[in-house]
Formats: sequence, C-alpha cells, structure tokens
Amino acid sequence: MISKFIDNKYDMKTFDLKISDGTVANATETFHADIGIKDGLITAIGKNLGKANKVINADGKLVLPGGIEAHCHIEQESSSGIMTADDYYSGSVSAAFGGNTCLIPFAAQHRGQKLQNVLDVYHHRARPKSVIDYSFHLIISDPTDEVINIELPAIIDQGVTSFKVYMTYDKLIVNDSQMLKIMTAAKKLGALTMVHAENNAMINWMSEKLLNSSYKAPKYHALSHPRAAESEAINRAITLSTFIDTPILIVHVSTESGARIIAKARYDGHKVFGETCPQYMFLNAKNMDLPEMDGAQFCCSPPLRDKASQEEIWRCLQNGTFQVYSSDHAPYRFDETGKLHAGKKPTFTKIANGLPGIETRLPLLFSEGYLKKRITLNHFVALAATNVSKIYGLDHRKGSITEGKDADIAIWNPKLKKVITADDLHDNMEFTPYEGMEITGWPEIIIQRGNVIIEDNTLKATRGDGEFIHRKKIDCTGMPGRVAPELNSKHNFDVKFEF
Ligand code: DUC
Ligand code: ZN
Ligand code: ZN
Repeated sequence: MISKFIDNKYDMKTFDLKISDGTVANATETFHADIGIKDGLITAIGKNLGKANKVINADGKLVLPGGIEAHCHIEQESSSGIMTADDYYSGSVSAAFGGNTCLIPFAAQHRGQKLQNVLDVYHHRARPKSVIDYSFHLIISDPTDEVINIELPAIIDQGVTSFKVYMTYDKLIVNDSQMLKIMTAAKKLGALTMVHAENNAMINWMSEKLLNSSYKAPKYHALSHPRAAESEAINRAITLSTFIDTPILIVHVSTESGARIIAKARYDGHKVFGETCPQYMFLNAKNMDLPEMDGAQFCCSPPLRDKASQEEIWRCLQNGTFQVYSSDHAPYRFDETGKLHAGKKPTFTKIANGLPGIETRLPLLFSEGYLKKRITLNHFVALAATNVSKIYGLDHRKGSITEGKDADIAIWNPKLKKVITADDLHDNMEFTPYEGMEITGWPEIIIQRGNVIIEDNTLKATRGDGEFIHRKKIDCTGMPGRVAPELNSKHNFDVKFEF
C-alpha cells in the first residue's frame, strides 16, 4: 500500500468534517490518507490537512466510496398489483445500513400509463422519504409510438437515462419488434436498455407440464424457468442490440451459459454489460426444498440454480463478465401482502417473485469475496459503486473518493463479525434468505454528502434527506460496436437508416 500524499497544502481551510488515518480504497488504488470535506464535497485528500469542525478517527478502518445499489424495487407495484414491503423510507434506511449512499430503483410503467405520470408518482414517493440519494430506471411495458417518440425523450432529458424491458411476464413482456423499437430510441437518445432475459414460452410450457402432473410446490418454480430459457433470451436480446449497435445491460444473470454469451459479445467489442446478484452466488435451489410453503421465500426470477452454478457465477464476477453486482431487492413478505397474495397455498406460478437483500449485498461480498480473497479490495469497490457510477452516468457526482465528488463515504470495520438475522436488518421484511450466515466486515459509519447519517448503529438522517440525482447520458467510449452491414450505407447500396 502506498502513502501518496505528503504535503499539507490545505492548512488554511477549516473542513466541516475530516476523516483521519483511514485506509482509503478506490477501484484503482489503496492508500493511507485523511479526507477533508466541505459543503458536502470531498475537498482534500492528504496528510495533516488541518482543522475540521468534526473529526472521525478511522484508524484500522477502511474508508470506501458509499455503495450504489443499482437494481432494487422500492415502493413499486408489480404487474399483479402487489406493492413491495419497503417504501422509500425503510428501503433507503436498510440500504444505508448496508453501506450504500445512493439507490437506483425502478419507476414502473404499467400498460396504458403515461411515462411522465409514472415518473411523477415515483418522485412523489421518494422525495419526502428517502434518506439517501436516488435516481430511477424506468420500466417500459407499453411502447406505443407516443411513448417512444414523444414521452421517452422527455424522460431522458430529466436525467433518467436507463430503462428496463421484460422478455417474460404476460403483463410486462415486449416482443422482438417492440424491443427493436425501444432499442432504436435508446440509441438515438443516449440511453441504456436493461433487459430481463427469459424466454416466456419456455417458462409457460414448463409450468404447464409441471402443474399438469401436480408438481405445484414452490421448489418447482426453479424447474419452470430452465437455464436455456435464460440463455436463449440473452442471445436474442444481444443479437437485437448489436444489430443496431446500442448499449444493453442484461440484469440478474443466473447461468454460466448466459454469461458466456455476454462475455463473447464484450470480447467482440459490443456495448454489452452484465449484472449478477448475491442470490446466484450464495443460494441454490436446494434452499427451496422446504416443508409447506416455506420455499416461497426463495422464489425469484430467474430462479436459484445449483452449487456448480454458484461457482460459475463467482468466476464470471471475478473475470469481469459481470461489471454490475446488485441486490435485486424485491421485498415481498411471507404473507397475504406479498408471497402469498394469491392464497395460503398457491401453485408456484402464483407466488410473488423476488428476494430481499439490499442491506446484505455489500457485507456478503466483502466477507465472502474480499476477505476470502476471491476479489481484491479495489474490485470490491468497483462492484460496490464505481462501475455503476460510470455505466449509469453518475460518475460526475459519485462512485469514488476523489476531490470534487460528493462526500458519500462508508467506513468499514473489516474485523467486525455478525450473524445475519432478519431482526437486525432495517427493511420491512420478516425474513432474510441469508439468516444465520456469519459475516466478517460491516460498514459502521455512513456519510452522505458530508453528513454522518449512520454512526453507533444509529440512524442520524431524517426522511427526505436524500436528493434526486440527474444522471448523464450513457457513455460507451471504448466499446466500438458496429451496426449490421445491412444498416450501414457503405454496404447496403447507400440506403440511409435514421437512428
Ligand atoms: N425481476 C426482477 O428484476 N426482480 C424481481 C423479479 C423479476 O422478475
Ligand atoms: Zn427482472
Ligand atoms: Zn429486479
């Protein structure tokens, strides 16, 4: 480790806050330094910085950028009308206790809704409640011409520069022509298309076969979403996006076969990103083999796979196939408000899909990834914050400990051991799929734009302290891509396609 700062060039200033003597890590470097904070920004990094109104001694601690949780469902109605258990208060508090200082949940369009109305509703939900900063990704389920040509450009101008589409779920699914239409708009507008890639027909076919043979218990959910359904859809989504040369991010990848398609596309220089989630690294389908309806607590889509898949997903995180590691926090309680909304003993097809995990995402990776030497500390920071700050257009504000950026900092105690238990978590759930796991290394002090929001295991922030962050357009510099020859006027008898 280096100590790269020796000069005291800041002694004329009084900082609002100074973090002294910590080991600071970014995605590219680790060093000992003090950090001076003024007016919500990191204004100095060095040694002997001078006076501050408040000093935090971080000796023996790791001083890291605040995590950015880029895939979570907060105060969102599902397409079946079920509201997530967390609103913007409990969801953001739980995220903060898990080392995060920024969230990007979804603003979900259901069919017939205007995008501006959807976005306004989510602003209205988040603004008075979120304790940490936030942006939104849109979900597009109704890509009419009006939505794509008129409404979407206005949304992108408001700093919401990414959206998710679904290749499955009857009320959300978009077909291939709609995907092309959406992706073409994304290309023109500088936005990123996120894709839930699973083949709907294969899932329906498997579900019908299982139900017809009376296989109804929660664990059969895992069989009803075959691996091939994921890889087929990933292949199709990437084929469409690379045809027109527009950036795409495949979310919550659970299979090695899917990851390989992403890796190949990236090798070929295409603008393709991949995301995975802790559930595919720490859990497997055996967790669903429980009495009665208990397995419902582990129903998510794509589903949990097997032990071998867990190792493969770890490998793809290590080798960079996945740049994004998100919780996919989709909190549905184990009762009639959530998992069991369709009755006390629904078939696996009627169980709400999704797992909680916004608070455990980073501690799990820190303990089992960094401390067990599967990834470096710098790679941990990249996955916690830096990569998504760049991919989703937040890096002008967040994602690293750099002079001029928001003072969003998580101070980690690398030695603190705790057993995960639902009672200790701050979300609005009564279970965690990671119950009983012993984790070493937890965030202890969380700082949001220079304000200490968690200290001594106590929340200091109040509702509404979080701010909406206007994101930049998507920058894929360095990812050359190429449009298909049929769309390229050099190779298509000079036919000009407008993008
Ligand atoms: N997709 C998600 O992204 N989250 C929860 C369920 C789903 O299908
Ligand atoms: Zn999804
Ligand atoms: Zn999700």
